[in-house]
Amino acid sequence: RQGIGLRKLGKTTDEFQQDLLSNLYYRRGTTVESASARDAYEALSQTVRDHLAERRARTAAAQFASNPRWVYYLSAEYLLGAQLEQNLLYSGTGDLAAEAVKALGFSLEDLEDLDVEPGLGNGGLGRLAACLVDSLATRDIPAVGYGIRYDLGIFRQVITENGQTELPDDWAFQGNPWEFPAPDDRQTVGFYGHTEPIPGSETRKTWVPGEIVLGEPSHMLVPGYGTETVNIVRLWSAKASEASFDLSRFSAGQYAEAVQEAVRAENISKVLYPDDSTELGRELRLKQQYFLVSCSLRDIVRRFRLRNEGWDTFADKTVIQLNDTHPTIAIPELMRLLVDEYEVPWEKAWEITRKTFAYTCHTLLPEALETWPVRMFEKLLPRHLEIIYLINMLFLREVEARFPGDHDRLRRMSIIQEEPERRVRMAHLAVVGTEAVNGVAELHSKLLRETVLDDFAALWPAKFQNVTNGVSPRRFVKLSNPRLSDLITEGLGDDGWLRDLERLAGLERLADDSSFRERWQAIKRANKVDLAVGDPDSLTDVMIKRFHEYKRQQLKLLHVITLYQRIRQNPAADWVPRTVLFAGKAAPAYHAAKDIIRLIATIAARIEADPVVSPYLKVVFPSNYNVTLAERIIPAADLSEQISLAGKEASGTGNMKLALNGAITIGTLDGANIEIRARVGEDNFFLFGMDAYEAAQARANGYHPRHYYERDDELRAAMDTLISGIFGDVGRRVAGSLLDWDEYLTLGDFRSYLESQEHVEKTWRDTARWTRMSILNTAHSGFFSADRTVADYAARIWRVAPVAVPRLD
Ligand code: 26Y
Repeated sequence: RQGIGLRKLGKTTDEFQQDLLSNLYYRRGTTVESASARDAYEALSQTVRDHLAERRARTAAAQFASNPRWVYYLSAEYLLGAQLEQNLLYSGTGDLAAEAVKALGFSLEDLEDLDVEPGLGNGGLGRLAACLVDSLATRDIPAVGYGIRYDLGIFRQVITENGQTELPDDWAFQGNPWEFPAPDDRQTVGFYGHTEPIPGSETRKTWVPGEIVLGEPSHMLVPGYGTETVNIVRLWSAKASEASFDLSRFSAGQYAEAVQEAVRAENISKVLYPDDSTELGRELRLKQQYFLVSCSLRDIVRRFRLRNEGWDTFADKTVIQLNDTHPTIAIPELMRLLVDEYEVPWEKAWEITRKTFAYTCHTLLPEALETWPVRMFEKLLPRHLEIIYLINMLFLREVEARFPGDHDRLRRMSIIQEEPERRVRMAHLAVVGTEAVNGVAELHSKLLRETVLDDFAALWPAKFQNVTNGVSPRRFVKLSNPRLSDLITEGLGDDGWLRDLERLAGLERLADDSSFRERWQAIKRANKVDLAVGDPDSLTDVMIKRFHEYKRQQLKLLHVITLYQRIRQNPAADWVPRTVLFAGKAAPAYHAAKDIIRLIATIAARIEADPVVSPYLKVVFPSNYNVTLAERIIPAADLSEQISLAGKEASGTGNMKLALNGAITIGTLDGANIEIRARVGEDNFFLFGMDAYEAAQARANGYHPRHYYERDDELRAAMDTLISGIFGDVGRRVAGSLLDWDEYLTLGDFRSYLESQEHVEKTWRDTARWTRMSILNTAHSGFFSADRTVADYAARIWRVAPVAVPRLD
C-alpha cells in the first residue's frame, strides 16, 4: 500500500476556504446560510486538525521506519490548555483561518472563545506533562503520552465571599473536535478475582479476574513547533462490556439495577481524583491507576510486537517514564505480562523491566508519598501483590547482602510498610523497579537524596539524577503574550528564540536602551489593561497556584492585612498602589486551604468597601484558575509571588512562566526559585526567608510561632485582627492554626518577607530600574524552556535520538 498519496491540503486562502466549507457541509452537516458560531468553530477546528493529521500520517510512517527507542510518558494528569489557538500557530494556518472565517461572518476571536480547555489535571504535574509532550514533538522525539480521558475534569471553581464552591466540569459536553476516538482499539482490563498456580512453574500464575472493564482509546494530536513531527496523547475511557447490561432486569422494569454494573465500570474514568475520604473513593483511585497502566502497557506491548522482535530488545525500543508514583503499578504489570502471559523467565523479565522504566518524583512532603493498604491491593489486584512481594523479597536480599545485619535499614527500605498497618509504598516500588529516578529542580533532587530517599541513594547513587522542569515558550510567551513576543522578535532580529530559548540572552544589551525599556513597559501596561482587574498603573502582584498551606498564601494575606493597617494609620503617606491577585483551586476536602480562600475573599471585600484604603490596595480573586486564565494573568504580572517554605516546593513552573514574561520574583530559596535567581542575578530577584536547612533546623530546635507573634508589633496587630473575629470564624481558624503550630513557619518568615516587600516598593518607584530588571528576567530565563528539559531527559535518562519527519513538497 505504498505510494498512495493524499491531495495536498489548502495552502492558499481560497483552498483553505474550500476545505472549511467541505468540513462544514460534509462533516458538520450544515450550510453556510445556517451555520452557527458553534458550527463554524467545529468546521474550523476540523480543518486545522486535518493539517496536523496529514503531518501525523507522515510522522507515524517516518517513526515506524526508523524503529527507534520510543518514549512512553505515563501520567494521571494532562493540562493541555485550549487547542484551537495553539494548533493554528503550530500548523501555520492562522492567517488563512482568519480570512476564511471572516467570509463566513465570524471572527477568529469569537470562535476561539468556544474552544474549551480539557482540564484533565490538577496543577503543576499535569501542566508539566503537557509542556513535555509539546517539547518532545518539537524535538522530533518519537513519543506517546498516555493518560485518562476523564468525563469530568478538574472542578469548575466559583469564588464568592463564602469562598470556593465546586461545580462539575463537563468539558466535552458539546463534543471535542480535537480527538480521534478509536472504539475498535479497545483493551480489556481485569480487576479483583484470584490467582491459580500453573503446574510445573514456580513463578508463573494465572490471574482470574472477577470484573472486566473495557478501555477505549481516543487520541489528541500533539504537534511540534517549527518541525513536521506530530505525536499523540492517547487517553483511555472506561466502558462497560456489552454483557454488563442486564436485559432481563430492564425488561422487568428494574432499570437502575439493569445498568448498575455498567455504571460501576464507567465510573472509573468519570472524574479526576475522586474524593478519597471514603474507602470506596480510595479504591476507585487505585482502580483508575491500574486502568491507565493496564490499557497503556497492552498498547505499548502491541506496538512492540508488530515487529516480531524478541523480548531481548524490548528495553532498547521502549522507555516508560512514570510521572510520579500514580502509574507505578506499571512495574508489576509489565512483570505480570512478561512472566505470566509471555512466559519470559522471572530474572530476564526483571532485567527488562528495570531497564524500561524511569521515575520522576514531584514532591518532598513525606505525607504526599503514596501508599496503598495491602488488603486493598490483595482484593483488587491479587496477582500484582504477589509479584510485589517477590520483587520485595529479592530486593531486600540485595540490601541484606550490601548491609549485612542492618535490620532497621531493611525495615526502612522495604516496599511493604508494616506499621501501623501493612501498606505498599509506591515510591519504594518506583525506585526499585526503574533505571533512573529524578527530581524536578536541583534542590529537590538533592533533598530527595539526602532525606526521603536517602537509603536508596546510598544503595544506588548513580540512579539518582536531576532534571529541572521547564515550560513551553510557545504557549506561555508567543500565544499568551503576543505583544511581548513581537518586541522580542524585533529586538533579537528573528523569532529563532521560540525553538532556542537561550537566545533571549540577546535582550540583555537592550535593557540599557531607554526607548526599548519604554516599549517594554508599555506592553506590560497594555497587558494589564486587557486583564482588567485593577488600575494598570498599580503594581500587579500575583500569586497564582494551587492552594496549599506549604505554598503559604497565608503569608501573602498577612502582608495584605499589614498594608491595610499601615494605610489606615497614615492615609496621607505616599503609598505604592498595588493590585494583589490571587488565583487557584483548593482540593475540595482540604478544609484549611478552603478557609484561606474564604478569608482572602472576605478581606478583598472589606478593602474594596474602605474608601481610605481602596485607592492604594485592591485584592482580586478571579474564579476558576486554569491554563486559559493563567495565559491572561501571566503577561500582566509585575511581581511573582513564590513564597513557599524552603524545602517544600519541589520545583514550581509558574515561577518560570512569570519570570519569562518579565515579572520579578519575590521568593524563598525553594525549588526552581534558586535556579531562577542564579540565572537572572541576585540584583534582579527579591529574596527573603529561611533556606531549607535553616527551616529544618528551626523545626528541630522547637519552633514557637508565638515567639514571633509576641516580638513583632505589626505581625501581632495583623494576627489580632484575625483573632478579633471581624473577618469571621474563618479568620479565627486561620490565625489559630498559625499561632498553635504553624507547620510551614509562616510567622518565622513574616518580618523578612515584609522587608523584602519594602525593597520591592522602593524599586518600583524607579520605573527605569524596575523595567531593566524585568527585561533581564526575560533575557536570562531561556534555560527554563521545556525544550531544554526534554533534551536533558533524552540525553541522560532516555538515551533517545530525534527522528526527522520529511517535509511534503
Ligand atoms: C492525590 C495524589 C495521588 C496526588 C495527586 C496529584 C499527589 C500529587 C499530585 C500532584 C502533584 C503536583 O502537581 N506536584 C507539582 O509538580 C510540579 C511539576 O514537577 C512541580 O513544579 C511542583 O513543585 C509540584 O508541587
